Amino acid sequence: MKMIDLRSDTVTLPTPAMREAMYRAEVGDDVLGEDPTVNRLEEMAAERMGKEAAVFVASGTMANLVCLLTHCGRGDEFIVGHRAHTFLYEVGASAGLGGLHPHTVHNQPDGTLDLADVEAAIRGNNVHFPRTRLICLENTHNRCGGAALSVEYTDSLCELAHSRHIAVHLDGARIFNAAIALGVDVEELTRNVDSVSFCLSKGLSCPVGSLVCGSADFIAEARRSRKMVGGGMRQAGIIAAAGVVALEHMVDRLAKDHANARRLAEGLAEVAGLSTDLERVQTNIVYFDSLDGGLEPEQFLAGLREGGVKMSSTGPRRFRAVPHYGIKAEDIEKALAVVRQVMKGE
Ligand code: TLP
Repeated sequence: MKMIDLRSDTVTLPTPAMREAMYRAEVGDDVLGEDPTVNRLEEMAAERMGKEAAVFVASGTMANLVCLLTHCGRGDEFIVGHRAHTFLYEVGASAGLGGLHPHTVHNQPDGTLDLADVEAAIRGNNVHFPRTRLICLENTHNRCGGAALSVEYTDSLCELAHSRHIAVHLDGARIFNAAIALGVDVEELTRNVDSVSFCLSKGLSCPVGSLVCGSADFIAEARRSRKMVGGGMRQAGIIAAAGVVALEHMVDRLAKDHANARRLAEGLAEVAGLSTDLERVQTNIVYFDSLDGGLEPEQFLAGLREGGVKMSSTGPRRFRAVPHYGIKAEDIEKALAVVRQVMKGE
């Protein structure tokens, strides 16, 4: 039985064109700057994000850490949403490896940080306080339903930060999903941030890799941070080759994942015992809840698995499903049929 795996867009497999490009990739020692395929990918990424330069790293987690380490020094503070991936799911790396102090501000349901909350969180000049060096945004916002943060919001947050001499880092793991959902050029979402990271290994379907983009000076420092965390890879063109294919061919198709997510959410909203907030489904991520008194969450997930469907759980009665390149429209209908059966106790 073919599994319909909706746990994450990280489960995507490389496309045949990627495998071919990886096989044929021209490579060299990237730590010495001599891998032509990595260099090409970095140039393409910088151009797409409207930045001077980019550096290829192993993962989204490493990308965020490299940016934090480059913007901040030990004991510095960064402002971050309480639902941010950097805060929730990166093993506390900012503190554990960087000696940095996260200052959380409540994420609004749409993934933004209220500007008044941010302003209140910025430290004054006082011998008791850490220095606020950085504000982190996430777009799309994973734990806030895959919400896309608008150009206007991003620009106003950057304006506030810069007026206080504070930098902005954007965790743009799924930034292309945001651009597509908003109908804007990705550059509009990144033009004012000081650094942006994005992932190749999610909806873009690559096996490995993320990029960090910023000014030439920032990226030169980020290369040192990457080396420090052991992220200097050698003939990395083998994996970067898939990234080149992704940027050329896999971006526009993300719209299909959004359509599949919408269809899935609409179907789930009709299932008795489940609750889905359709307004919150803007991109490829669907969250839904099972109501009290129904199936226990483990039973629900086990039932789905038996029917050939995998989803993940992100809270006591909260589930997540993420359509991606490996999921077709008919898989969504099949998944919905399995959900209905399981909820009926069949
Ligand atoms: N997110 C994963 C899990 O870690 C939760 C997922 O399945 O969604 N930023 C954001 C916004 C992310 O969603 C993720 C991964 C990362 C960074 C980290 O990327 P990786 O997994 O490449 O380190």
